[in-house]
Parts: sequence; structure tokens; C-alpha cells
Amino acid sequence: MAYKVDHEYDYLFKIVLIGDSGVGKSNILSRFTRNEFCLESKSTIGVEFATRTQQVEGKTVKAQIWDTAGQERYRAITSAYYRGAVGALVVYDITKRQTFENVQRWLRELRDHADSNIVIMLAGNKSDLNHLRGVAEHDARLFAEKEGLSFLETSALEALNVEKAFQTILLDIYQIISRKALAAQEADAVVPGQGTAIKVGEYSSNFNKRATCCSN
Ligand SMILES: Nc1nc2c(ncn2[C@@H]2O[C@H](COP(=O)(O)OP(=O)(O)OP(=O)(O)O)[C@@H](O)[C@H]2O)c(=O)[nH]1
Ligand SMILES: [Mg+2]
Repeated sequence: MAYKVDHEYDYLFKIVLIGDSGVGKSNILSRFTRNEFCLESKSTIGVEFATRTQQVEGKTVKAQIWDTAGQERYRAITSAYYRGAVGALVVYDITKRQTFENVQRWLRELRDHADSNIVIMLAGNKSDLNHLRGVAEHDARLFAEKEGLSFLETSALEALNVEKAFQTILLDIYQIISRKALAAQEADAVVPGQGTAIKVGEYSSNFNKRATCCSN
């Protein structure tokens, strides 16, 4: 019997999901990694992660996506959660204005705990509930532009823009590290042996744990 070695990727990118409780982080994760959605999912306790491997510009990229509780009382982790993360999806619920107001707080947390070069995307989730909208798409887009973030409205329920959100983050990360690699090569060409090491992720794939819908 042949075993597929789980090392068949060129890059491993750690991405963190953050945002208030109930905005749909766990369902975004399960939609992206297993194409599943759960209407009655429970609040996440602790930290989980799931992975999905994709092609980005001809390279095999494994996205390792970490999910944790939005609820303050479960959040005793922070620095370990953000360590090694090269991307972040900050999620709010388009029907709950407060979750959008709190995005500032999540960005501050990223600034305090994550790498300063982390790629950040803002996602307004539950776009299927347009009739209950509390945040105009235009306002969120303006805010994202001001903060230098990319932005999409998503629906984990209807599988709308979830793929696109992760693809955008992965492509942005890939382009940044490709540019760094090129710059390092050029520096090498001038001063041999002075290249820069590029760290794209520090966790190995045997960490691979599946998040479980409706049981967490
Ligand atoms: N209508 C709609 N409901 C959604 C969507 N995404 C998630 N939900 C629902 O919103 C509720 C909360 O979703 P979760 O994914 O558990 O939210 P979370 O952000 O992980 O919450 P915490 O783990 O507490 O931080 C669940 O009842 C989901 O079914 C969506 O795109 N549309
Ligand atoms: Mg959750």
C-alpha cells in the first residue's frame, strides 16, 4: 500500500481567524476546508485548526488556518495563537454593527501580537442576511481602504466569497515572499553568501487536527 507523504507542498502558510463571537469564523473555516456548514454550531473553546492545500501561481501552498473563540473569557492564548502567522482574516457580521465597531480592537490585537508584515483581510460575513444588514458594504470598504486591508463580504452559509477570501490572502502572502526571495537573490548577487532566510511558517504538518462542526 502506498502512503502519501504529507510534505508535498512548497509553502506552509499559517492564517489566523479573528473577530467577535458568533460572526461565523468556525463556519468559514469548515466551509473552506471541508465544504461544510452548521446552522447550530457552538462557540469555539480553545484553539483548533484545519488545513487545505491549493495551487498558487503554480506552487503548492498548504494553508493552515487557526480558529479560536471570539469570546473574551476563552481567550487566554494570544501570543501562541499569532506566532508564525503570515495572514489574518478579521471577520465581522454584517447584521451586527457592534461586531464591525470591534474590528478596530482586533486590529490592535494583531498589531500587538502578530508580525508587522502580516497580510490582513477584512470579511463581512452573513451576506445572505442582506435584509437584516446593519453595516453598509460601502462603509466597510472605505474603512478597509483607510486601514490598508483587502475586503470582501462573505457567506459561509451560501459558500459565497469564502474561497475568494482565502485565495486573495494566499496570493498576497505568496507575492510578498516571492518579492523577498527576489530581493535576497539580488543581494546575494552583489555580496555572495549574504542572502536573507525567509520564514514562511514554523509549524510542521503533523500538527494536522481537524476542526469538528457542531461538536466544539
Ligand atoms: N445566515 C448565516 N449564518 C451564519 C453564517 N456563518 C455562520 N453563521 C451562523 O452564525 C452562528 C455562529 O457561527 P460560528 O461559526 O460558530 O461563529 P464563531 O465566530 O466561530 O463564534 P465563536 O466560536 O464563539 O467565536 C451559527 O449559528 C452559524 O450557523 C453565514 O454566512 N450566514
Ligand atoms: Mg467558533
